[in-house]
Amino acid sequence: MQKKDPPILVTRPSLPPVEEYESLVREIFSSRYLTNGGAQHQKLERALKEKLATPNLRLFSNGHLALECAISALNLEPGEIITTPFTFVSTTHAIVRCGFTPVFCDVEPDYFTLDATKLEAKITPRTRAILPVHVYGNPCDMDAIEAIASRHNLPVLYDAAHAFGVTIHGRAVADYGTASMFSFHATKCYNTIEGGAVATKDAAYAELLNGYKNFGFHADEEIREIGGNAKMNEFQAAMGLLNLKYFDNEIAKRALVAARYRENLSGIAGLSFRPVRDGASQNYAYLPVSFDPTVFGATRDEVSDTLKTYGIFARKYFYPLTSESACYKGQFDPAETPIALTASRNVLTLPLYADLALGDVDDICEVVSGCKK
Ligand code: T4K
Repeated sequence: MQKKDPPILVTRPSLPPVEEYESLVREIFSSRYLTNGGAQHQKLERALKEKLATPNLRLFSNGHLALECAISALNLEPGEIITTPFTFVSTTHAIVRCGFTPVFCDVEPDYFTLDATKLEAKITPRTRAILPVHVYGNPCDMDAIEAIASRHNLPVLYDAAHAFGVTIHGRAVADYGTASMFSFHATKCYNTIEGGAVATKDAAYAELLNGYKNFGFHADEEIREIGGNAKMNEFQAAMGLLNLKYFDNEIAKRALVAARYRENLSGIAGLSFRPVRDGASQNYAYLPVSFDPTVFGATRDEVSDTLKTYGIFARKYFYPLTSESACYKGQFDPAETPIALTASRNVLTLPLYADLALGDVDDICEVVSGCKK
């Protein structure tokens, strides 16, 4: 097989027809309203409330700041927030940057989401909240997590960065917990270039989010919180409106790519796909594959390096564990979350995006299966 030129990257953002974006940009130009809750922003907020089946939704400039604002708006006393280390480092950074101590709970061996059976043992008198992650778009065991949270009177804030549009037994993930944060970054299955949202059933909490994302303003002369600036602008909102229009098509195309991977790679000893939680819909946000080196005969890193020689750039999402990041050196013991630690060594997320040609998927699979010894 020839080296891919241009290379195949782990993802490629989907874009609407440029003329449609141009037309919305013209509207923005003629309105001269560029940010701070303009017409596109209002339209997108309404449309996403419907899409995510939530009564209250606030838009943000990016998912990370959305998460920081969501934590701040919980108005917690200083203390600990229980989370998982098998995630993008944003999740842990948001907790720390808001002044809390992350406490890491291990993940389930199948789904890599926070293991509810290990959660209660992590709760102390200093626990203030639980922040689970719907990693790769696979929902957490929300019923079990929320049963424990309610016994201890703790809010649950979901990092739903990967879970746009996901439902479980027909119920939207945004309908669970105190709130859920969604990321609309360019690399996500739904994008507003950069962007994010927080969805919540609690109208008073949503009102606080307004303050945290806009310097604390609630009216011209009324500054209630020590908020920052995390507002989505009109150009982002316009992109979001158009990408929403094409979202079902996006998911249908991603589903075909994911199915082709499964067709080609199923049944190879030592290589496994993530199961989908019972009743959960899929948005095909990522294509994580686990390699058991003792059975497959090659390590995840060897597979990744071999793919690179063919111009194929898979990614090790999520390596290192957030708890092992250099900036947290010496503060946490990754051995305390052994399942997460193994996952971070064995998982490779293969390229997945709507326009990835099935012929390219076949080539990627040929290289991957060729690594087996
Ligand atoms: N919580 C979780 C669980 C998250 O996964 C994330 C973000 C957040 C919170 C925070 O949400 P945001 O603040 O980002 O909204 C990427 C994304 O930047 C990040 O959004 C995402 N998670 C994370 C998992 O992946 P990198 O450092 O891997 O991105 P980068 O630039 O290496 O891009 C990945 C590939 O995509 C590259 O091969 C290039 C390609 N690409 C990228 C961009 C931006 C394109 O082809 N076009 C593009 O425009 O973090």
